[in-house]
Amino acid sequence: MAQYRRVSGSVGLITLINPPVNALSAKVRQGIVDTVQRALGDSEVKSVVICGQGGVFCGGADIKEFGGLMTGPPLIPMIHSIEAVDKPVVAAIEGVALGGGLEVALGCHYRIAHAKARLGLPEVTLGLLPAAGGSQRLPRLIGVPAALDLITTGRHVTAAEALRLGIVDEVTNQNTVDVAVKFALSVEGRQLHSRRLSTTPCPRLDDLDALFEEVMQRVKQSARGAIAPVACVQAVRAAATLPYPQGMEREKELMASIFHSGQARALQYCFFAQRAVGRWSLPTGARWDTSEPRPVRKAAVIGLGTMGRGIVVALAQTGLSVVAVESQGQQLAQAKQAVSGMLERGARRRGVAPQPDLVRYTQSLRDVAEADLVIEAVFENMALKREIFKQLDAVCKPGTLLCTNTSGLDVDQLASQTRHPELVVGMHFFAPAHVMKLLEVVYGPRSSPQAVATAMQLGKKMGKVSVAVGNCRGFVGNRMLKPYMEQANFLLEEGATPELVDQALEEFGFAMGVFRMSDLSGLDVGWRVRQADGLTGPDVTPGQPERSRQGRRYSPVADLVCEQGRFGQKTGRGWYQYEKPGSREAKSDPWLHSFLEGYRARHGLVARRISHQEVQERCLYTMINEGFRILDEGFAAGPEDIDTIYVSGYGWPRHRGGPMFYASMVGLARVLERLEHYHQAHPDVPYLEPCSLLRRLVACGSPPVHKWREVIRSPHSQL
Ligand code: 3H9
Repeated sequence: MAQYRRVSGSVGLITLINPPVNALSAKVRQGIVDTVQRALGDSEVKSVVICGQGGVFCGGADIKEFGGLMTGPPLIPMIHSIEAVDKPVVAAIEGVALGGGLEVALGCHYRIAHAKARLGLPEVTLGLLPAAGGSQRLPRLIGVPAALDLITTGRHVTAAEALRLGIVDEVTNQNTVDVAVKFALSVEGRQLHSRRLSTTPCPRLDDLDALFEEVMQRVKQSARGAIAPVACVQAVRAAATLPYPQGMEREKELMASIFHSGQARALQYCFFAQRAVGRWSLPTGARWDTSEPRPVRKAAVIGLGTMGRGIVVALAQTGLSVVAVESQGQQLAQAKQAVSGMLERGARRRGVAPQPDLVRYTQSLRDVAEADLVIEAVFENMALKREIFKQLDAVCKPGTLLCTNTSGLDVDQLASQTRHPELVVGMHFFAPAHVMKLLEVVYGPRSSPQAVATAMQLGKKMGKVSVAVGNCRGFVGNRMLKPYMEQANFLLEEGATPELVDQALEEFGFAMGVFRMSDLSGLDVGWRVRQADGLTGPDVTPGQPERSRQGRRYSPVADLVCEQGRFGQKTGRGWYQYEKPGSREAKSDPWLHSFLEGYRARHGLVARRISHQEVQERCLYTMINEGFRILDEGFAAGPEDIDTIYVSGYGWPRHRGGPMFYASMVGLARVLERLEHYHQAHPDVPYLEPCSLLRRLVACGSPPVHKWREVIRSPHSQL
């Protein structure tokens, strides 16, 4: 709803009320229409201020309404009616003015923002475009190039940048509504024609065609198949080339073409999924999200390799004091230099003063005694990690939370080294840890809800998307990656090349295909794990063929590549070749192709033509199948958790909503049928065997993803 009152004698003050972000629900839109009418009819009123309750102007259209029948007054005429008012209307922007919120502000004649406010048109991130006139008014206000940047990326700008761009007329540190009221008084009686953006022409630009061509090419390249960014460019082009009424028609047409698309549904699902992962209860009734997190004032990081350094930076950037421990003197000196550099660059980027003194470097584990939380980030080796946890248990003050940064080791084994297993959790960071958004917080069987709450809250402070997962091998993300990579290797044996597999996956929308990704992260990492598991080498199980381990198919292709010292980018050779070690441009490698041919010949395998569809189905559906197993076994709370992990940390294209959402879009019956088909062709590959939850969901009519929990009802949740 919206509230109306008269202030300072002649100013009609309209306040949008719909906590927490004053989204433009039907009631709010009706409220605006009614209060604008009141202001118009009130002869005492000479100017109007529109603000939002609770220190937030407006977070845009109500996304929850998009799925159903839209009722109430539509946005476009509502904004036109604001713009048409013959008394100056001023938007008082506190908190955020996003999407429809900024579009309302652009319909006002003046805009005043608080210094801490953020503004933007993020519709593209929801698979939409600013279709309440935003795509037509913003270019008229700030010019085509700046509007293209904001609308195609959806990025939020600070009040200072908004002022520079000309989006707002004034920025204040004071009470924004008071300043806006004063401003409104000062412009009463002014001519408003030049302030109505719909009647203002777009600033002229030479060679418009070349600009749009260049932007369209760039956008298509980075969109990886997403359609909304392309529609956004087309809408801005309409603003630049057509009169306003026709531009609005084009905006409407373009919006209609994407509004009900699968991509828009996927992106809106991702928006709510990311927020939902912060809320769930344990089967026992205990909830970590209502547990009071322990205060963390001082943290410590053990081990200053690549991961440890990134974690130190991420912690220090939240303002925490950090003890950084590395037993090797030379490594410690190098880490100190690297961390200081990263902190300095980060501070420069954020426009704040660097605080290198927050980090204290030491070689002694004893120096962590006063830390409230310790993150162990040493090499991925269970014996070494166990030893460190034993020492931490002896050194740390009572109540210290002990976390391990591991990508898949058993957190409970480490907890058993301490007297307080309830204070042990996993924190699986992704490299580089100060940049990557995802954090898996691993809930061991004995971790307390409070310990998980503390790690989750720390993740939030570090700006991470934190997802609580159960303690199984590989947790959620890496566990699902295993069948995906396994299929990719089998496809090589059957006739594919790394290029073909990567193209198929990149065509699907992944930032990087599986082989280019392996080259980037290093082939030796997985090789070491397989060696430790006793899978590598020719004669692991005497009498078994080389391409089999314990009765299931095994591809030694990646092991053989590693045996050549080809570890990927770092050695200049892997699945591809690189100009020099460390170089990023992957080039086809004739050696690899003839190696694959020789391998197939040795094993009597006849190469066949493999389609992109087969690559996508086998790689993605086995991954999805494993996701269903994880849900069934209770290691993830819901499909939203899995999808958030994949979208935030594994390069899954957001416009496809995450693997579980994607499965529901494809149709669960279809996924089941294809898995059955491939399992029949490859009976020695257990990952292809459809899991029981998938069968159960299909049997009960393939309910939509938000109803899966009713079918799962895991009797043995691990969370
Ligand atoms: C649009 O405007 C289309 C128009 O151009 C054209 C139409 C014709 N609607 O994120 P938080 C909920 S499209 C409904 O945790 P924060 C959110 O789900 C819209 N609900 O807080 C959450 O609910 P819950 C363009 C919304 O402080 C709660 O509010 N606008 C909306 O970290 C708190 O959210 C956008 O894309 C909404 N629009 O961040 C902005 N927004 O408590 C989307 C939020 O039940 N919103 N909720 O989990 C945001 O980016 C952030 O929410 C914001 C606050 C920055 C505003």
